[in-house]
Amino acid sequence: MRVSLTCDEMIGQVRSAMPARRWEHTAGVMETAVVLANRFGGDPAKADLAALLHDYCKYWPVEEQRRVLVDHGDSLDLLDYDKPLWHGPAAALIVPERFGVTDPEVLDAIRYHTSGRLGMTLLDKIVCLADYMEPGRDFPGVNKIRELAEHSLEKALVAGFDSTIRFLLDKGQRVYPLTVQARNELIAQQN
Ligand code: DGI
Ligand code: FE
Ligand code: FE
Repeated sequence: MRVSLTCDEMIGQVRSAMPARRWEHTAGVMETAVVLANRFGGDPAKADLAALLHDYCKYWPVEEQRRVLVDHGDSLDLLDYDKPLWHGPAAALIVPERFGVTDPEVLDAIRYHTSGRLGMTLLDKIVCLADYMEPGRDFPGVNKIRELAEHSLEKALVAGFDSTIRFLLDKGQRVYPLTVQARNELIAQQN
């Protein structure tokens, strides 16, 4: 069955899947993603849609997130890494069924918003960076990321991944190899 929701219905469903503060974060990512799309020549409508849906599964019990990956036989390598890496791919798998959104560019931006990937598209970069720098974010270095984002998507995103990698190293946690690969590739692309 083809699902077709209005914009307001989608917003309502996303909003009710998360606590108020996470909805505020989502709204901040939408606003920031549109600004970045306009600044760097991306598609603002796709940026807005991917941002709306990017954390749809964030507050699902982790066992449900795992089940989505296992049932779809998708992204199983992630199950060996930290649980915070699961919600993006889970959302990318569920969104076509629940929201009728099937645009592969939008689904990829949702899927890779936490980890990044090799060959990140413009939309991937916009959503991932908006997630780091939306107005509600407050972590050491976030203002530097916002400054870099005035001129360079890639430099700002490298600074974002650096802060995540540093955070994981400080906590003695594993780093998903794709994040390191994404960061290294962006360094070669930055201008
Ligand atoms: O869902 P959000 O909180 O908005 O942000 P996110 O989707 O970027 O998730 C960030 C969390 O993911 C952060 O606490 C770090 C964690 N994480 C755990 N392992 C990795 C990782 N992030 C990346 N990029 N790579 C990892 O290996
Ligand atoms: Fe997320
Ligand atoms: Fe987010």
